[in-house]
Amino acid sequence: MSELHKNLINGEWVGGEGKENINPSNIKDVVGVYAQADEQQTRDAIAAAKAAFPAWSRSGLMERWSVLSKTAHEIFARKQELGELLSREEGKTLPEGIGEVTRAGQIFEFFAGEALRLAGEIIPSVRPGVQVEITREGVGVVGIITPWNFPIAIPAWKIAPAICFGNTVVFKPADLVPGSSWAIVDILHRAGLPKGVLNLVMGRGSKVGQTMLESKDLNAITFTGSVGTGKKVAEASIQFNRKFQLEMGGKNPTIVLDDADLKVAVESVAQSAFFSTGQRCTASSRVIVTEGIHDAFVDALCERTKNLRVGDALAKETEIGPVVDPSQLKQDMDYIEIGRNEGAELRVGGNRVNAPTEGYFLQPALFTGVNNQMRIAREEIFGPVAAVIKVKDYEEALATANDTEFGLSAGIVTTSLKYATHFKRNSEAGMVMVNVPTAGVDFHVPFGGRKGSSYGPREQGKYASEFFTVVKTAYTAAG
Ligand code: UN1
Repeated sequence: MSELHKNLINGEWVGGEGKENINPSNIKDVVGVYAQADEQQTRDAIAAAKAAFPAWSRSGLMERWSVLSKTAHEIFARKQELGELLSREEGKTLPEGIGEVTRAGQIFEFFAGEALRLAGEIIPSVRPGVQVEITREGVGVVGIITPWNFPIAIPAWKIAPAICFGNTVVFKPADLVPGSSWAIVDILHRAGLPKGVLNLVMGRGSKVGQTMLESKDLNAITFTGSVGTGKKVAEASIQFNRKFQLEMGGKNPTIVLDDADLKVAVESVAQSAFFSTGQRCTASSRVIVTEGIHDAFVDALCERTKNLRVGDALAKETEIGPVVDPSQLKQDMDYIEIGRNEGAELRVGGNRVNAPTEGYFLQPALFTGVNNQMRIAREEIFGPVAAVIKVKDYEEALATANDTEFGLSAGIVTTSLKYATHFKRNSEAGMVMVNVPTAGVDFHVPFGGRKGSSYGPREQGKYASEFFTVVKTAYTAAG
């Protein structure tokens, strides 16, 4: 039996019922055993964060800088090991795992610097002799709820700004994939965070998450996950006047125009739709292709998709790792069936793949003959399933791209400056990608969507201060 990874509450590691973290590439491989927090422990964590806030919100900038930058350096130094852990527990390939760990380090390094750059404004009042100061302060206790698909990068891009701007944190990682999250909490703790500033409560949404939502002492919640849970976070938060930020689903389009470079189009769509096993809210699952290039593009993409090597996340030759767990696999397979029944043509993939180990391997699936009203074109699948929709021209492509409840990321592949410019201006998504994949974003610029995808201020980069601080306006009569 491997050692129990405990929760961190008020600076102490606290035990609980253990839960196994299973490798989706090989279900006989137990990655580790992780303590499940209960309701009382969650309340203790919130109380600890509340008690730690006054001191942390007034802490010296060098203290914040030091913790964040030490954390960044340890993450960089351990990127191979942490990348392996991530790939083993989540199923993305090792280069993807190491890439994500590196991104987490870069985010901590960025926010170490941000701690030193927080500035306000001094503005003359309309009343003579009075001066107005506008400053930003920490919000208070921030609840952080993260999904399984980016088990280190998403926690990093929420925890780093929270701590940087003087907040204290109650962090609930995804129950399914807690290992990488545990590792960064351990690093931050050893980097010298005072007790109570960062509390880890691993466990179920129905227990830990629910207790967080019901607490009047959480001043803000930042959430990435499903639309359904996002709505619960919103409803619960409104009652307490709590600040909240939601990052939810996507049904991201990539438009391929007649004038596209075919190679760029195929690579960009294969990347967006299938890499990381399609398990990204930025994944492109609708490929909207104009008539002139449609057949050549589909042939080339079929060829590319058919040859994608699916297998153990840690194996060198693997391009696409396993689906994360049986319920996600069932959802993917169900949608493949739904697509067939709706009359779309399954051109490649969609079948389970045999491997030497028992895991949740699925050959990426490509549908053609899809129309934008079909369920496979409207609902987020969160797996390696893409739908090609044929359209007449750019105008129809744009209208189809925008005809969705979501609005996270949207791509276009074209060599036309005119269409690229028009699309950047007229896409209803929060992030627009021209000749680059819809997924795989930079760490230092705003991240977020519109419409049903997101709520609240942007994450990442200097825009993160909007959510993680509150503004104060102070008036002083100089006398
Ligand atoms: C990326 O595409 O690089 O859950 C990041 C997600 C997103 C992160 C995507 N919040 O997939």
